[in-house]
Amino acid sequence: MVTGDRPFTRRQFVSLSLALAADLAARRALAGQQPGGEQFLGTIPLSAPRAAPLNRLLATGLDARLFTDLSGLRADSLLTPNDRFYVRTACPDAARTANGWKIRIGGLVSRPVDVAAEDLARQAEDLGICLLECSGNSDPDNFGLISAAAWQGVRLGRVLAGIDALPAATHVRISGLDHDRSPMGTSVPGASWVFARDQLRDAFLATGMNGRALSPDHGAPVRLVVPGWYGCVAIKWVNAIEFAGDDAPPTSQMVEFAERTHQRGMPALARDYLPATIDHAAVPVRIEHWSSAGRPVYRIVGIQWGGETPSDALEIKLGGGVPFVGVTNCPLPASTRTWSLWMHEWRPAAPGRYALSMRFSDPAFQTRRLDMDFYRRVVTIPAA
Ligand SMILES: Nc1nc2c(c(=O)[nH]1)N[C@H]1C(S)=C(S)[C@@H](COP(=O)(O)O)O[C@H]1N2
Ligand SMILES: [Mo]
Repeated sequence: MVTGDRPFTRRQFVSLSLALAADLAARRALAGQQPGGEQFLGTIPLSAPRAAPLNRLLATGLDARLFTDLSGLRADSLLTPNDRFYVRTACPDAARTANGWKIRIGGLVSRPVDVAAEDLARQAEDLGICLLECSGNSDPDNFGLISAAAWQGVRLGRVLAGIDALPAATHVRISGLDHDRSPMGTSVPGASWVFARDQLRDAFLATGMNGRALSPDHGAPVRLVVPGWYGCVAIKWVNAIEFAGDDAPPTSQMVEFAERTHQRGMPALARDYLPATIDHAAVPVRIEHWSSAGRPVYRIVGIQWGGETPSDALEIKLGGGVPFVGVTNCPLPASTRTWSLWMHEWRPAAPGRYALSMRFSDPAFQTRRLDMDFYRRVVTIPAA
């Protein structure tokens, strides 16, 4: 898909100017102007209209969900407003009513220490933009369990700097308050995850998002964020950090999410869990219908995220029995920690139902979800 001697710089430049031109054209079209004979005719829905409404909290407690509507993402609105940031599990009453919140730092340390959430909030700094995605973000009618925010908080390294961990403390278990999941009261209460210490290099304890204090449903007063990892490790209502040995068992949260974090089987020890990292992924979020010089053209707008190395080598397959083709406008992302937009110009040969699949042409990339067509979307192009 890359052509010419200077593929990257040239392609990026062309992509960015096209993307900006498309944005401008869209705004003019909405304002009734039609530059260069281009006219915006509307958007085509992706898949079936889902029964569950988007952008508002549904159900309560453990079953609470807010599915974020991704269809409106634009270059100038890539942060999810706090009240539309996806929710997976609402705030338990015990966290809502708590005062003087403390995090107990203990386990394999010479002396346990309590850290007050208030002190963390006072020390909080801007830690950049990072998305969270639920590892169960699998609803093909929306994929709305993913959102991006600019976070405020304290790096875990700073929080743990003064702690005297014992030599055997190779791992760290981070726990939060939780709903009681077992009616029998048999399982360990709380949600927690065990990390090797070097896996927490980029992790932070967040006290704010998008410049506002965390809301109760997003983990107030303090939650964990591990950039590049699935949301199931992003423990909310954090109340304990324990140093542990490499014989630490997996937590019930790790076992519950083993399949969704692509574990091979059920490892007996936490250290044998694969890191719950997000591979390179991409999905269309809306389809714009345009008329260009009297001919219909569809602009598939989508996001890509995940992985470590930014890539513009994104490809799309438009229906069955046809090969993947290079996405026409895929700027090189500045970061893989949050989503970025791409756009593909499409002139379908005939009306009908098309399944849209994505892949990266870089064979070195691990793309477990794309490989199983996890983020496939379906669109029906109406007869003209
Ligand atoms: N204490 C606690 N933390 C938790 C959970 C939970 O059930 N309890 N759910 C996790 C899951 S599965 C996800 S995807 C994220 C969702 O964070 P959000 O609701 O702020 O988007 O929180 C994580 N942290
Ligand atoms: Mo999740």
